[in-house]
Amino acid sequence: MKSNKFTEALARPYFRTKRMLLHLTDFLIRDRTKRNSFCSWATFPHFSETINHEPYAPHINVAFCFNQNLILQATTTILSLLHNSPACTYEIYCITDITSKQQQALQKTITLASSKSKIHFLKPNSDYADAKLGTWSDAIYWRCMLPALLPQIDQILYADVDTVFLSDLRDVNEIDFGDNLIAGCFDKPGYINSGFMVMNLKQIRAENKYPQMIDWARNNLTKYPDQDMINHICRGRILQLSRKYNLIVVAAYSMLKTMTIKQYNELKHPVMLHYAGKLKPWNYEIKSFLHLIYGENTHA
Ligand SMILES: [Mn+2]
Repeated sequence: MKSNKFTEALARPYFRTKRMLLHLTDFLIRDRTKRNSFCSWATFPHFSETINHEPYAPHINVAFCFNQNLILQATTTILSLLHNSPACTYEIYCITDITSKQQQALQKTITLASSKSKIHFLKPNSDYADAKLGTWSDAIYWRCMLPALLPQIDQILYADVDTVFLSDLRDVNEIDFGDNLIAGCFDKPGYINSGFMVMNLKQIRAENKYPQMIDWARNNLTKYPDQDMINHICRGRILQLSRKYNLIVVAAYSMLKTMTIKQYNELKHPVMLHYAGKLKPWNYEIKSFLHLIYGENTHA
């Protein structure tokens, strides 16, 4: 197993997608002072990489939740999904507080990238107004509003925006939930990582779990508030998915040391990479990012 090759392969997609974004725009991501000039770069006119879809491409519901500070990161995630899964089209639901001008710009970018995918914008509700937050942003609970914000939808994939997609999500539509309320990858046995969740919204509503979620969030403050709440409410009814759907980049290097060949072969082609934790790729150039997450032995 070539560990350098493996770890580089996990870091590069973010930077590749970022380059695509830079190509799409004349926005300079490194210039922090320009971070808010979203509207000017998103309408860059010379983008011609529109995807040609298969005639019967699977259509998949996805949701992203992000505030004003993460527009660029959300755009990177969404573009990676559209570009790396040309055989699918997406109904993209964004729970966000961005302005209508920013919405228009993001919509235009998405339409340019994939003419058959659609993006919808919804404002967060106030159901979690009294939820305990600690030092977290109130945006952590926006994903927990999906059962109420999307009453017409039975099943949806939620993903964080510190992620990059490398292939399509058609398998997600095929998930057989059985009696389960949610599906995702386990951080520890029975405990889901909330950065990638396929939610059985219909069943969550049918069993009236939504008020229980709000109630728990009001009365408990834990290390990972939304994630702990979801795990508490759904305990024992969480369907485990392969780690390839939510491969946590900072954890991958240590996982590599104990992985079997079978696991390695499965994770060699991840569906989604998750840059969870404090080290975010958008704050670094690729060389220093690799150095920080994998140490001295890694070269970019
Ligand atoms: Mn995350």
